[in-house]
Amino acid sequence: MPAQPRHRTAPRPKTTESPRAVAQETRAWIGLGANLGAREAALRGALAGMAALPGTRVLRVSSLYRSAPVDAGGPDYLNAVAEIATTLPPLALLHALQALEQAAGRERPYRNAPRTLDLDILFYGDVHLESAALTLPHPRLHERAFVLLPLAELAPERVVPEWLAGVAGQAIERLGGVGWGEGPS
Ligand code: PH2
Ligand code: MG
Ligand code: MG
Repeated sequence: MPAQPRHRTAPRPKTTESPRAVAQETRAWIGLGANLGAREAALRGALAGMAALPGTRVLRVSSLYRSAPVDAGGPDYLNAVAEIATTLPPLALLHALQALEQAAGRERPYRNAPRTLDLDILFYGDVHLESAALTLPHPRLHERAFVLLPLAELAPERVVPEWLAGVAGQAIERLGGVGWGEGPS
């Protein structure tokens, strides 16, 4: 008997041409922060975790920054921003990011408490949303150097120059690349 062909019919080509099969990708920018524990490992783990989410790609990652806590206490933060493309809708993305925070040992004893991992949706495409669970764009992003400086590396068109002037007094230092993909070094 002749050997069975590996495929009885030609394998279906991987194509994006079928409209039913394609969920629309949206570009989103995620703020990453940590000021407890192994901070850099937590941010790297979060990038890997985001890349493993369904329908989600991590496209680019900013430099890593060390920043003094803003409206908060505890040790200095490490912060970065990631640009992703995702088919997850905003609330599903939020819940997936919260699950990554939980997996990193996040505790929430009080508002702005020091944390092992914080993942905030800064922009989700051009969506504006105000719900109990989520406000888009992030309502405080323009007040924070630890968001604006890394965001300006990836999406300068989304950073209003006056915002940068407003955060000029905040203590922050660029450390170099996170070591993700072809990001900054
Ligand atoms: N996050 C906060 C409050 N303050 N300060 C810095 N430097 N970095 C943060 O990520 C941060 C903060 C609440 O999420
Ligand atoms: Mg935050
Ligand atoms: Mg948060």
